[in-house]
Amino acid sequence: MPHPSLTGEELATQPADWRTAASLAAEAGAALPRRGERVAVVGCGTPWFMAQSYAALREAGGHGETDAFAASEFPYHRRYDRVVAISRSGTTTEVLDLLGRIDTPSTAITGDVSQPIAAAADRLVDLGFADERSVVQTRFATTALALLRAHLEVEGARPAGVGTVAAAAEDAERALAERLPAELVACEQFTFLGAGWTNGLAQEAGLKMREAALAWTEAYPAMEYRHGPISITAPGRAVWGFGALPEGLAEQVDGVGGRLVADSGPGGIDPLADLVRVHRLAIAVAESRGLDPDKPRNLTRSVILA
Ligand code: F1P
Repeated sequence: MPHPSLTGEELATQPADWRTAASLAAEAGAALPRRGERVAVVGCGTPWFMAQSYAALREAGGHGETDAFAASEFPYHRRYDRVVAISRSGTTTEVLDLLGRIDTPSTAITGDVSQPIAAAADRLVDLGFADERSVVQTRFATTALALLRAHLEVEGARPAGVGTVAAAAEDAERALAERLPAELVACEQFTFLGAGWTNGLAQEAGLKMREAALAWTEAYPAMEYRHGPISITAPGRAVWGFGALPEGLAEQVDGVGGRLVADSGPGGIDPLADLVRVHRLAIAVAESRGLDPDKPRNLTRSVILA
């Protein structure tokens, strides 16, 4: 066995990190959205996709209207009761600029409370235990989402059909232990699909494969697959669904020769645990292509603009 990458080591702590996050959810609640608040969640890169997942979960759970934005695209003309910013480094320029521009009560969820985000936000949630040395984010991002999910549980706002964080952590243990099929690692292209809260997971899966493995990936809402993306699928290419697949879609992927992965529908593994499988796949694909997932091309831990 080759020595595991740092990214590989860090992603393996996710079940424990999610459990820790769940145990903090009630206490962190004072800084997190209250029921009925109109909330915007912002971030850049991976945190933006976690923001999308949380926004869909919170609305589906009836906790309140929630939008998600890339920090650079925040609509300053809109009124929100609270802005939640997610940033591992606490130094990302667009996030700091946004927090500096708004009067709205703000909360930062960060991996490093010693950074400028601590002064820029009104409230802080410290996820230092899930911070990473890897450039490519895995556990920080999913732990932020696990915390927000667990907070919805505490608030009695877990959406129908969405499991508990405790159950997701158990599924993640299994996701870490299972064998990755060699034929999947060998695929030349990956299309990730989601719906509702799993759309953000599909987007994140695509980003992870690009960042760690320079892979050709696409990501869409599942019902959009037939409206164009299906043209890309062919033998040696994969389609990976997060959550329930639309009726007939499995047959269509099969019909065009694609390799389908769809294990996180009803009764299957939790979609967040399914993302852990993509983390592992990203590393396996990187290594199979002679890339070092700890040295992702053109990326740095944080983007700090002059
Ligand atoms: C966000 C981020 C990372 C990405 C890259 C650049 O950082 O976009 O997701 O992997 O390293 O920064 P942060 O705001 O969460 O620190």
